[in-house]
Amino acid sequence: MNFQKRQLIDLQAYLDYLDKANHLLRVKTEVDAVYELAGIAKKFEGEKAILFENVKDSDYPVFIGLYWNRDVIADFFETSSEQLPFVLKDEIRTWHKSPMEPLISKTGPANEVIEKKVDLNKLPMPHHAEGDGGRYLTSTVVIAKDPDTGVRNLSIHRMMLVGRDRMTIQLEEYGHLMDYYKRAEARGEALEITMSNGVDFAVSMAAAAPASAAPIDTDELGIASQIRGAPVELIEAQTVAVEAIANAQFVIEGHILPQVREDEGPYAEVTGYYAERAPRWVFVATAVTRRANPVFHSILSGMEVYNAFATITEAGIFEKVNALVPAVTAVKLSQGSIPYHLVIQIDKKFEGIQYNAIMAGFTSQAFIKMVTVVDTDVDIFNLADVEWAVATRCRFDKDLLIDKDSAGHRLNPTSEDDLWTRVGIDATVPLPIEEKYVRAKMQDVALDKYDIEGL
Ligand SMILES: Cc1cc2nc3c(=O)[nH]c(=O)nc-3n(C[C@H](O)[C@H](O)[C@H](O)COP(=O)(O)O)c2cc1C
Ligand SMILES: [Mn+2]
Repeated sequence: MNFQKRQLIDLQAYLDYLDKANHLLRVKTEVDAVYELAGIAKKFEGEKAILFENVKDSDYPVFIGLYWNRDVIADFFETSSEQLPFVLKDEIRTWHKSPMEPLISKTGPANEVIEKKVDLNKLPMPHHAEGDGGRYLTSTVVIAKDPDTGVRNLSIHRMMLVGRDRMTIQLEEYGHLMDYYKRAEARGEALEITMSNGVDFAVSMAAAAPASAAPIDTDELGIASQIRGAPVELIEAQTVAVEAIANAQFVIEGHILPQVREDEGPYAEVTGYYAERAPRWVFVATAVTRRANPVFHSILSGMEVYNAFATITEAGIFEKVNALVPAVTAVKLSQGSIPYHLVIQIDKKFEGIQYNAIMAGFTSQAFIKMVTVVDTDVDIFNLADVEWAVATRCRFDKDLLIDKDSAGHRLNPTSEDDLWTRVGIDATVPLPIEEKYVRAKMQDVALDKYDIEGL
């Protein structure tokens, strides 16, 4: 295993690497972090990452696009887009067997400068979508400690800036941070956290790891150490008893208040719709530390969140569905439907097995609303190919499976009282295969043998 790229643990070194690999755009013109920055970023979503070098009223550049190109992430992990989820799953498996402890010191790059007076307005948090309720911190890795056991948890949360030292934070009901918070709140205590902005892939991936991959009694930081191939370095915080990532660009320290809720949102979510404004949890910052020359990291919700999520969950979905239906050869969460549509490829030897695959797919993750099953001659990484199979192989009066009123995903606008309707699409060829269903095929040639000008 070559760990060279994985050891690019400073954002500055990673940006150099992206530059050399021709994966980075630099915006030199001054841009406003309110609307304009995200407006430009949206035009390049999924392509090269972007460094906004000159942000209005800010001393710091803003980087966006860390995860929005799956091929770039795969290249970083020295694998293919198809294999990436399995590489990460293998690392998580190894971590379970032999977890590495982090190294903790008092000082590190992320506290080179200690801001005497907390003023979160100085951070160039973008105001993304036109209907958002304010400026948002979106990429920042929260570290907290279990109030009973002290085990560390990593997670990422959207946070809206509401005051010089105050942000509202969204906590999903079944997340570990919520679990920690509820137990602290029950004792009337605040939950101390640190937030590290501008961290490497290893730490980001560990933070995105779902509870199913990293149970509550395990220190998720170990996943980051495993991916890096070396123990993650932490720094002690100035004002709370929770550590932060030593190589981060900025660290915000503080606590989530017990018994206090204030309005958060609306926020343009990964679904492409606004999450509603509602009373949510409140974070108060007690210190900000940073590098001497930091780069602020932001995430544009959409393809970035999808990629963070899909790369860490697809391998688990495959293992579950394949365990129930061994005919399943591959799975893919489709990018177009962020993240509701699961495409399953099967080696169909007899009729009916495609419906078993659909039902296994429905329950493989809480957010699956649509499952399309295709044969092995369809490229599930190519949505156009999947659509071709649906359009030419699905007989819609016979081949759809409708599942009404199952528990849905709240952010999906079709959910009513948290219930939705799921659909399974059988886009496999009916057996026995009739001549008319045989796919036209050209010779499979290896292009490197040819001298072709203009490639
Ligand atoms: C960019 C991004 C934004 C996210 N925003 C939130 C959020 O606002 N609230 C939340 O509870 N989870 C959010 N998540 C998901 C959690 O970070 C993720 O489910 C994590 O695995 C939770 O870990 P935990 O259960 O160990 O706390 C986000 C994930 C990403 C990648
Ligand atoms: Mn966790």
